[in-house]
Amino acid sequence: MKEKICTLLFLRRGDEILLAMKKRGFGANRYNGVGGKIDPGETIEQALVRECQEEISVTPLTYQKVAEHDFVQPHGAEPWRMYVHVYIADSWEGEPVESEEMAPEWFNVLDIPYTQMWQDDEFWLPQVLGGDKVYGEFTFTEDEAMLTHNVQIVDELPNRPLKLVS
Ligand code: 6OG
Repeated sequence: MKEKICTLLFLRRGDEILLAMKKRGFGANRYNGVGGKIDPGETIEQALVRECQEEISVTPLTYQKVAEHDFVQPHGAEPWRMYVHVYIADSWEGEPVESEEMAPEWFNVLDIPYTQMWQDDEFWLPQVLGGDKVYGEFTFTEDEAMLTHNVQIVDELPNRPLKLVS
């Protein structure tokens, strides 16, 4: 199974959050936070900062971890697993700029375009925006529809080490 450990970051400015339309690759044509694969030798937070710089030309300055998710697509010829460390940033340097990969856009937290996002998002993003920490496990079909979801509000995130173990 193809496995990846990734970051996902949302910038927050008052009652707005920054989403970005993914223009290519995994998750294309969906709004999401910014982020991507943690490279070998990198910490989670180094990857979080680097991906944000690469995708929208912004350097996060202060941020907190809000969720961890285990996403699994176990079916067919190309199964995958994606373990995602999710953060919210409240201060940063620079203004979001579109790149080849992402087109950033601010949304009011009451007006998040869930129908144009991964289906899991509406099961955990509202909780996170309300101040909770969340651990989630989700499964998907081969055509990227969500099959099952299990979301827990937690006091402490698992902080799973940077190696996938099932
Ligand atoms: P690259 O392939 O661009 O990293 N990601 C997901 N985000 C949500 N909300 N739901 C999912 O359900 C996701 N799977 C992956 C993690 C992919 C980016 O997309 C996030 C990364 O930020 C399946 O390197």
